[in-house]
Amino acid sequence: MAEFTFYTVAMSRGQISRWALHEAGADYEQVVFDFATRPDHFTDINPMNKVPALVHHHGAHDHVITEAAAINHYLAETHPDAGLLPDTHEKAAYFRWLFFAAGPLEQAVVAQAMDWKVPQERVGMAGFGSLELALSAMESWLSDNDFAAGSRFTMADTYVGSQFIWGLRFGSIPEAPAFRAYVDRVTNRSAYSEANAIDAKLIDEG
Ligand SMILES: N[C@@H](CCC(=O)N[C@@H](CS)C(=O)NCC(=O)O)C(=O)O
Repeated sequence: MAEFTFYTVAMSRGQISRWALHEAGADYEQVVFDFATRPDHFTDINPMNKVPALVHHHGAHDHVITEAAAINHYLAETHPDAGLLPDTHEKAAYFRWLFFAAGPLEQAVVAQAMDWKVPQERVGMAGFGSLELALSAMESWLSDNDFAAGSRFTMADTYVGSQFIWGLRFGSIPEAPAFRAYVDRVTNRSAYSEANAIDAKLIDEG
């Protein structure tokens, strides 16, 4: 049995974690389905009934992990030799932007896609403030730094990068030179191409 079982749907946020599996060089088997045919009892694994979900078969234990950002960081932790964890000096930026992308940035993008409006007088109550504010924070970082944690690719880039890959592709994040250059940098990697090719083939076979 492989060390990890990966539950995914080809056209989904599962792509974010497949990229991480390939960056880490993880030994995984996949359970691919579509939303109409989720495996029986999938909610035992993820009560949210959402993908991605990962099970780590660890000795006598099966550890379940959900949430793409958490899965990706978990894979970096369980594969330290892959060199995807931040060093002492990169750690602050690594966690800052990983959590920022999974929280405020994603919420801001989804709020815009759903056309949810935050009344101006209540912007302070919304953790993401506004999409403009969240993007301007990221733009300022990515104008001065090549990657989420600083000057080198780390696992945070699989998640932060995915937000920008998808955002620019679907127009939910506006074009900006810093965002486009960042997407070009993070996608120019063999693990990204490998993972992307698997999901592209699954989508084609659809
Ligand atoms: N916060 C979750 C979001 C996961 C999520 O919403 N996945 C979608 C696919 S992109 C899903 O499984 N939707 C099916 C459903 O909710 O029924 C994560 O980052 O992993």
